[in-house]
Amino acid sequence: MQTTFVMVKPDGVQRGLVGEIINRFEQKGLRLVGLKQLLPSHELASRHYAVHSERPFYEGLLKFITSGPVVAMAWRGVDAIAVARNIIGPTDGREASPGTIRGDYAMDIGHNIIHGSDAEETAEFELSLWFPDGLVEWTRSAEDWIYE
Ligand code: D4T
Repeated sequence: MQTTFVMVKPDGVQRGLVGEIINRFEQKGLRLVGLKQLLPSHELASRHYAVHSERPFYEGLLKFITSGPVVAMAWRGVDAIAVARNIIGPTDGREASPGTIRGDYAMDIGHNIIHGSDAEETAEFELSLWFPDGLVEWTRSAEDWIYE
């Protein structure tokens, strides 16, 4: 089992896609173990995107992420990081295939609706950053039917 960090960005929240996004992860078979809406501070956003601090789009990215509420989520399942990235699709919405969240809803590389952790270390770092009080431990009984 892996746990991954997923965030609906301000554009996804403003466009009313939170329910649709949760639905996709839930129906795939992932288990929701953390969920909250918040207006990210500049400090939180800059720690999250510290890896991009030297990139030309960094300042614009921080401005965007702090421009409105986001919905932070933690999803757990076998290979959850890769499974979530596949549901999300590649960074540039115009290149993302239909059927992925970005492929279905995004037309841009910056306003791309959603974030998902890209590796185990990143997921661990991002989950501790956005959910410092920990996650919700529970068993989803449907997993007896989801996994062999
Ligand atoms: P995130 O991290 O938001 O899930 O996106 P990706 O993992 O798919 O993409 P990324 O880390 O390369 O980029 C982080 C974030 O920066 C925005 N961005 C990216 C941008 O505004 N302009 C750019 O040229 C790039 C490469 C979009 C996602």
